[in-house]
Amino acid sequence: MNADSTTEGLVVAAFGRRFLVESADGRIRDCVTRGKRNDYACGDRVTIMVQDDSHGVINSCAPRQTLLYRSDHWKQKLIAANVTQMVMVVAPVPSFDLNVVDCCLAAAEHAGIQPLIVLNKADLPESAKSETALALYTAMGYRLLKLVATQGVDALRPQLTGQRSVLVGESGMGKSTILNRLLPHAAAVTQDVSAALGTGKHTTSHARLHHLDNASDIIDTPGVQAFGVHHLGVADLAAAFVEFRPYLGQCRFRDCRHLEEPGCALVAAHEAGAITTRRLAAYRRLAAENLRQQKKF
Ligand SMILES: Nc1nc2c(ncn2[C@@H]2O[C@H](COP(=O)(O)OP(=O)(O)OP(=O)(O)O)[C@@H](O)[C@H]2O)c(=O)[nH]1
Ligand SMILES: [Mg+2]
Ligand SMILES: [Zn+2]
Repeated sequence: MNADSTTEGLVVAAFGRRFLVESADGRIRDCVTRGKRNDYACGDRVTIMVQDDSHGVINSCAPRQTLLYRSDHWKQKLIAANVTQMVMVVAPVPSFDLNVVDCCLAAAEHAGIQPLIVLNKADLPESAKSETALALYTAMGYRLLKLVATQGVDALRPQLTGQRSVLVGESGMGKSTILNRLLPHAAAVTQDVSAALGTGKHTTSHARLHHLDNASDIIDTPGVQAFGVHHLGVADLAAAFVEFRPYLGQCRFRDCRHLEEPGCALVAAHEAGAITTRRLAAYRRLAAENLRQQKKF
């Protein structure tokens, strides 16, 4: 292949401003970007300028079907592109934060990505309490799957067929354990990386895409402590809380932000028991934070 040819490929790993790009023949090249660009994510289809068999430069990126990302007022963090499903992994130990679940679900809904909630470590006695806490999501129609990843992931496998899924969640929930069980050959890679870093920990430091079969991919991502959804304006945010949808447009004021306005249909739905106290509070906290940031700048 001559030195300045171009080829198309799939971003399979993202490390800051370096990306691994896999071409159709399976070759993986270590690629940099032009200028200061770093806005590519695992799952992006890109065109690269080939430097040699193992290096390239990303020239351009094809339009995305979906993009999952988190954001605060200052910056955005891309998580995965062109995914169809977000696997939200929670576990009873270490404990998980329902606010992170709300934010991940909202980001996925906004991006048009189907969520699947996995309660991992179902072998632990504390998992009954977690299941009770998650009942509010099954009540609003979300799928919930219980798993003991250390014993097997066969219950999850059918849910992944034909999808490009991204594993998200807080650190220590078992995302990489799930991946390693799905793809034993990937386990070697993850463990080698952490051994090489000498940390003795298996905490994931960057996103990585793996092929499950010809039609199914899975992306492991680093654990998050918080999942900012600053990119969702107040109207987007309300629409991303799925159980709010039937009531939107029914408030007294057309531009109701569902904070303190009189005649708010969400308040009426809450009083009627159709919206839980914690979800309305979660929405209001995020909406108020978003509005406060807008005023500040
Ligand atoms: N008891 C129990 N432990 C599990 C299970 N699944 C994973 N673990 C343990 O949980 C710990 C964390 O698992 P990881 O797979 O590294 O978690 P992670 O979500 O990838 O964490 P980050 O990469 O930091 O985001 C490991 O010690 C696993 O052995 C399970 O089903 N049951
Ligand atoms: Mg991990
Ligand atoms: Zn309202």
